Amino acid sequence: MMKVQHINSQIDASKHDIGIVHIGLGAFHRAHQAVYLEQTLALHGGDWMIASANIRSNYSLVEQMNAAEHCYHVVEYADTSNANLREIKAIKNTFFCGSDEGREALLAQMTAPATKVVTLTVTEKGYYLAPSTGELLVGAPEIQHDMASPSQPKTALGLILESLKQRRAQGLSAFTVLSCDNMPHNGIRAKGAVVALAKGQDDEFAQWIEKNVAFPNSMVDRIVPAVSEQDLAMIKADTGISEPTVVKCEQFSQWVIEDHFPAGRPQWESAGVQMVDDVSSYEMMKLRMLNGSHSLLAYLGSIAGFKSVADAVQDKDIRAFLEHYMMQEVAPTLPSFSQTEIAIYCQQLLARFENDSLQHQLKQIAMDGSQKLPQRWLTGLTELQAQALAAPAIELGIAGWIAFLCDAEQGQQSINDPLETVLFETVNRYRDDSVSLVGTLLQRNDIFPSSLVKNEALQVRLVGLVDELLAGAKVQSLMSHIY
Ligand code: CS2
Repeated sequence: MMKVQHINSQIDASKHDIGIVHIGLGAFHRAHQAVYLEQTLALHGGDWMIASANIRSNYSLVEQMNAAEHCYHVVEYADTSNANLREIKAIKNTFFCGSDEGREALLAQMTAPATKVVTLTVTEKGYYLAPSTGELLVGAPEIQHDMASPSQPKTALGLILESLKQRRAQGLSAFTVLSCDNMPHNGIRAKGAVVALAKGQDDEFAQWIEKNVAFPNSMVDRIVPAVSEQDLAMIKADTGISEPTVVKCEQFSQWVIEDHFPAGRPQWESAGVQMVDDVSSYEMMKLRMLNGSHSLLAYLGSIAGFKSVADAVQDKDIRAFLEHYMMQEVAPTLPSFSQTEIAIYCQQLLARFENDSLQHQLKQIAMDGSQKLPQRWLTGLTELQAQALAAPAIELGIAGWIAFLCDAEQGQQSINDPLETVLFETVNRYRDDSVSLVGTLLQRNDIFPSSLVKNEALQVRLVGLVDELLAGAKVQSLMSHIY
């Protein structure tokens, strides 16, 4: 029997104006930024309600939020017997940008004098940057569109540019752009993307942005799986809540933000947000330890036959392998943390992964691999290589990703990756020639750092691992040679 603690909203939405525009109204936003804002407003008040938008997909969610007058619930599962049920009212309005009116309404909100912060959860690919180098993908059709028709933008970058242009013309100060996506130096990357797009339009405007718009980096952390039909039924049984906008997540939550908001910001610290000068060490630790482990589980756990994170970490080989990865292959790349701090974090992560109520599907994490692997494994791998340290767990992970691509291509399963077409072409062409398969994939310099391509011994090892995985070797036995 689930013990549920009800936490009712303490805010009166009519008393607070909108101060934040958010792009990316997904489950993560509703269970993370909106929850922090809810608590901040309850404790501190202020005009910091959120207007939240979806750009292209999930119009129905916007309709459902409207129908519910933007009140929804977050179920925070501690385990299979305890949960918090939070009522959230911090989102005051929602937009869908897929139509002209929707886009204009969102732009009007972004140019409103009261809007001080624009937050983003558009996922890695929403920045249109080459994952390994951070360069703007000027050839991407959406970017081409936003360059040709800047006043009818289709991307988050274009929306930011157009609204900044209008604000500047009206003599309004710029808002601060706060990226909440799982990328290294996400603020610097967001700035690089926006400035690069601006340069395609007007160099002087690009320079104005560089000088006048703040893009603080931030680290976000909360496990928030996508909500399936089964989840809705489970949530209803556990809490009595039956609404299409509900989200479920773990109880853990962390947000670390660089404190650089020239236009002002909510008193987030009252809700437990860590406001710091520099997030680099936090983000590197989280991306490599948590997200890096997640991606190992996604590919290797799936090959081992598991469906969810919680099920995969019950396997003793997989668990020992993850501990090896974190303590031997991530720890040496995190010099600002002691071995003890890393060991504690590692055990906390394993406990979080064990949360059975989340039903976090490995398939969901496996999507968009080309966008995720550079920051999760590959930069760390180049650092280990420079220190002449071995990285057998990351290498098995890369081989697992390649085997996963082969399986997906053969089974015609989408990998929801912007590079899906080219990756599938490569896999299809070299299915029976693993040397060319590995060599061609490693040469993709938008994914793999150049030092890895030059490492012939690494390529030979990867070919061996891919061959074993494709021949049906048991993943756990390959892991047991490592830990
Ligand atoms: C996951 C993340 O889907 C994924 O790629 O690794 O969404 C992860 O759950 C969050 O970053 C946790 O903070």
